Amino acid sequence: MEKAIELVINPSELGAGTRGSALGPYAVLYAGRKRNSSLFYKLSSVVIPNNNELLDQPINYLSAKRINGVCEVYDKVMGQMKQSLSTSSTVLVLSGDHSSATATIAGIRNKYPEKKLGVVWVDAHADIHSPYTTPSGNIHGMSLGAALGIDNKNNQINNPKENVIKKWNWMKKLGPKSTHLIKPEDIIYIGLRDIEKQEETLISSLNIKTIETSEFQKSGALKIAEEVEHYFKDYDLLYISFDVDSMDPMDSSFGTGTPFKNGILVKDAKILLGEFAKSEKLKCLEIVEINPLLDTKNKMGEIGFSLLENCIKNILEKQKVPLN
Ligand SMILES: [Mn+2]
Repeated sequence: MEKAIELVINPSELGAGTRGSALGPYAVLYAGRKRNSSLFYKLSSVVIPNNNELLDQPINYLSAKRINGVCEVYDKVMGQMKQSLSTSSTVLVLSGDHSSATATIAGIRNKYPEKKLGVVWVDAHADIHSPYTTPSGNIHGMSLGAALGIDNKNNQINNPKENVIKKWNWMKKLGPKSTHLIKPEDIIYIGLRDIEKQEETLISSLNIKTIETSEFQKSGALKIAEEVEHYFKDYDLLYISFDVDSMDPMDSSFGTGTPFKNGILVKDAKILLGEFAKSEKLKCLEIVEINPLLDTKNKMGEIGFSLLENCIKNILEKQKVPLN
């Protein structure tokens, strides 16, 4: 019988510029242990082996750091997603850095090539760079650029080397029959506020739907969840990519690589993700960029745990099945 949920742990941080997000998934597990929760005992889970030892080597490509290693991780994530989606109706993913999301989306698209997949990107950042436009070279800022298959050469600032271009071209075509994974209209951004100029121009020209943080004060998290549901009413499946830096660091924590002011409140994030968890369309929820090395007393890990716990409760209620 199909399981209700599988938890996939992907402790890779090759795509981040700051060290420590590989410990993020464990920060969430430890937050559960601190509360004497038996959630992770009951939940079926699997850990994807990482390549973080590559971080000890010199950086070869400044326009896409560790791209060879990131591509290897993508292969592993896609393989695991394929397997987890065959045995479980919902997959929850705890990843290190956000570069993983391209491979998570690829896993879903390849498992369900005929289905329409909506992507909800909850993040302070747009992550729509390419090796041609990135100021940092960190691949976690390119995950949606790769999923859309967009170089954005109109805003080019780098000249990537041949191997980078080869690998990037591979990353752009991870969809069924080597196609791009998604189209601009398949995305909703929530909480964007720390965007580079190269990205801003692109987002407006692609006309991607965005929901500002200020909307949470105006209409409330429940209304926003409804708006997302309505936008994706003709879609079959939903993937939620939740970067914890979407939240306001003053309200949540600075335990993340690139915190940015004026984010979503923790209580609103909980309502939002909780509502998505109730949706019959939810196939996968991924939580990323928790960095306990930058944190005080594992605060972000604890917030991550409470968000995850609430989603799991709602998923199980919806499916009317116990965890084991
Ligand atoms: Mn981010």
